[in-house]
This record gives sequence, structure tokens and C-alpha cells, in this order.
Amino acid sequence: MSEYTKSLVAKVKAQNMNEPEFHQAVEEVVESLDLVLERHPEYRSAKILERMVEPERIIIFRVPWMDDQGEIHINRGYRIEMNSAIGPYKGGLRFHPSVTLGILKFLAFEQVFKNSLTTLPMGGGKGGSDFDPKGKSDNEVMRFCQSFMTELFRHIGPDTDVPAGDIGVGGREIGYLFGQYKRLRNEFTGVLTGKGLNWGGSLIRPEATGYGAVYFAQQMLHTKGHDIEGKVFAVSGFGNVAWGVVQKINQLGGKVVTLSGPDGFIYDKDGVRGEKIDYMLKMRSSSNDRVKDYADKFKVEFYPGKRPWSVKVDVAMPCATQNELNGDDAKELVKNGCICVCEGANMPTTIEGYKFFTQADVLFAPGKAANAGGVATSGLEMSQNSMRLPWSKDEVDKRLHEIMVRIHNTCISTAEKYGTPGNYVNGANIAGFLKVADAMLDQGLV
Ligand code: NDP
Ligand code: 2IT
Repeated sequence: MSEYTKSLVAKVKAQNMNEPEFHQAVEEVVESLDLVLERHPEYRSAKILERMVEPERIIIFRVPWMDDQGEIHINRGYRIEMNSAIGPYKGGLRFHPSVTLGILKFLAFEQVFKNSLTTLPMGGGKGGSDFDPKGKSDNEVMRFCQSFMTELFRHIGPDTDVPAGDIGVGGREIGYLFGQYKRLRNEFTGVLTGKGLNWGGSLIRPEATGYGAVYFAQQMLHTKGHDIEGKVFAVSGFGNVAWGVVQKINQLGGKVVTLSGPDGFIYDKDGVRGEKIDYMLKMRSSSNDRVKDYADKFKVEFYPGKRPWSVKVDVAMPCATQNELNGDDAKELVKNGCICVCEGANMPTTIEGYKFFTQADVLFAPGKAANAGGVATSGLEMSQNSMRLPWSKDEVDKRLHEIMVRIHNTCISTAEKYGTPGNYVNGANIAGFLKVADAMLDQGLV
């Protein structure tokens, strides 16, 4: 890292105490950007990076709600409006007890680069709450969502900020949030994505993050003369992203042998396929937080408290949450012959982990490139809402595939142009940055 970026990172750490995930995300990006700043001093003198690490706006609010027994609870709600240089703020909402300001800032920061890579006009944002959906009834979730939106509605809009789902926020929550927004504004607009098909949603959006990540992995494998067919995959998580990943790997002839949850991982040597994929949806909607149920139902091995990275596989796709694959896991995967790691989750690999993959010449794609298919399809949902015309499943899937191939090729060509061929981290960070930075230069001191 150059002296300039080192001092920038030090300042970010000093000014944003107790936000380790945000520090990590910034560190990873600015390290790549040294390559750009050397060639383009104009970004440095315009203090583009210093501006990009400071959110345009942060909204923090109280979310009071009542449970089924009549007891009152108070959660904290957030929306980080990070950067609107290339379009309205766009990004998901996360409901999970681990949510903090720092986690949402890291996610919003990543989202800026990711959305830029999609080539669609979307700025970056993220939000959520420390609300724990685990064990809550539908009515409790509805009351929470209504209370959350009763404050959030004044800050968002189809041309201002368009939230979507993330961990703990799926179709059900988007429905309750949308219903409340509509009541408060008396407007039926595309203010959220991931909506139901009958009321403005897009076909393929639920599957899009996972499908897109597998399309990306396919392109990575092609660069080394491999394909998905016949390959064995380790997948972590069992939520929305993991579900789409498992479906698409099966469609393309690969085999998934692991899933994981906070309780441990399952090893299914015959592959997660057929009715087992549908069972993932049941596990997620049960709000039990357990993957062991899969092992019990299908009589496969369960490893409590462990992550799935010790298994012999060709490809690893972490799809649960941040920092779930560290340096030791990376060594274990490579030792067992893994040739490709493609991130479905946001920042699931630690800096130590991805540096090890890079040194070992293992194909490694960061989430901001590989999981961009979710938000890209949200962008397609916004287009359909604006036109008031839905596209067919094939049309959306075709566009998603084209977008993922384009992001892959942009990563490759940018990494090469900046002297680090095959380095997807540099390719994604630099290409994502350039578009936003140029827009910020064009728009003056914003
Ligand atoms: P889901 O809520 O559908 O599933 C999340 C999965 O991760 C579940 O298996 C969940 O288990 C597990 N998980 C969550 N938090 C933790 C934790 N602290 N420790 C261990 N496991 C955990 O979320 P998604 O599938 O939507 O999201 C998964 C990842 O993909 C996240 O990193 C998200 O940011 C990213 N992503 C999501 C996109 C989308 O469109 N949904 C788009 C791009 C990226 P449990 O719920 O039982 O705790
Ligand atoms: O991390 C992500 O890209 C998402 N959770 C999806 C965001 C979106 O606006 O669809």
C-alpha cells in the first residue's frame, strides 16, 4: 500500500471506531486503487476516495413494535445512503441481531462498486435493523416491518433510494414494507425490489443472485479450460443466495455436497438436488436457524459448529455471511485441490484468505463482482416498473446472463490493463471505482 492510501486507511479507522468490517472493506478496495491513483493524480487531488468513504447521509431511527403477547420492543433501524453519483441509492435491507452501523457501512460501501459494475444506473446504499426474525410469528414480522417503514418512507422513493432484501429480508418482508409505504404515500411505485409477481416484481429476482454467481463461476472456470459440468462444489449458507446457487449448479451438471448454517454444516455425498433443494426453502421459512434438520431428514452427515471448507471439492462458493472463510480455511481448501472460489455472500473471505488464494494461483472472485446479479436484476425490475411492462422469465435470465459475462470480462480486462492479469479483486475494485469517480468529477464538489 502507498503512503497515501495507508494514511487514508488510518484516518478511516480513527474516525470510524469499532467498525472493523467497514475498515476491512475500505482496506481491500484502496489497496487495489493504488494502481489507478499512480496513473490518474486527478482523482487524488479531487479527494475522490476521501469523499467515497464518507456516506452522503446516514439515517438512524427508533423502531418500536408490539409482540403477540402485548409486550413492547424497541429495535434500531438504519439506512446508509452511501453514494448517488450514478443513480438513486440502491441496496438491500438486512434484519439480523448482528447488524451494527459498521456492518451496514461496509455493505453500503461494497454496494457502490458492485452497482457500478452492473452497468445499470444505480448508486449505493444499505440498511436494516438488529431485529431478530428467528422465532417470530408472521404478525410480529408484519408489525415490525410496518413500524420500520413508518420512519423509512420519508427518506426513500423510486428516484431517491430503492431498498430490497438481504439476510432476513425476503418476499414476505418486502410485501409488508411495500404495503405500508403505499398506505403512507398513497402511491403505487417501484420503491422496493424483490416484490411479488402480482404487484410489480420481476421473474427470476429471487433466483438472480445465486444464478448470477454461478454464471460468473462458469466464466472463471472457462478461463482455465474447465466447466461446471462434473465439478464438485462446497456451498455455505442455506438462504436465498445458496438456494439459487444450488439450483443453477445442478442445472449445469455440477454437484453440491455441502450446506451450512449457524449450527454447523451438512455433507451430502450424493449431492443436494431435486426435493432437497425445495427443502432449503422450508428450512429458511421455518425461522429455526438450523441446517441440522436437513441431515436428520435426508440421513446425511452433520458436523456441528464447523464450516464446510475442510471437504474435498473443486469449487467453493461461500453464500452465508461476512468473514466465514479465513486464512486457515483457504489453506485447507487449496490443500484439498480446490481450483476456484466464487463469493455469493458479501465479503465472506477475510483479507488473509483471499491473499492466500491469489498467491496459490486459485481463481478468486469477490462478491461485489460475483453476486452482482441480484442487484442487477433489481435494476431490471426497476426498468419493468418504469415501463409498466413485465418481461418473460427467459428475457430476464438472458439479460442477467449477459450482465454477468460482461462484469466478468470487465474484471479480466481491467486487471490486465492495470498490470495484474487474472486478479478479479483488482479488476472489480478498479472498474467499479472509475465509473463512480468520473461521475463525481463531472458533477463538481459533491
Ligand atoms: P438469507 O437470510 O436468505 O440467508 C442467510 C444465510 O446465512 C442463512 O443460511 C443464515 O442462517 C446464514 N447467516 C446469517 N447470518 C449469519 C451469521 N452471523 N453466522 C452464520 N450464519 C449466518 O440471506 P441471503 O441468502 O439473502 O444472503 C446471504 C449473503 O448473500 C449475505 O452476505 C448477503 O449480503 C449476500 N447477498 C444477498 C443478495 C440477495 O439478493 N439476497 C444479493 C447479494 C448478496 P440463519 O438465517 O439461520 O442465521
Ligand atoms: O447485497 C446485495 O447486492 C443485495 N442484497 C441486493 C440488493 C438489491 O438492491 O437488490
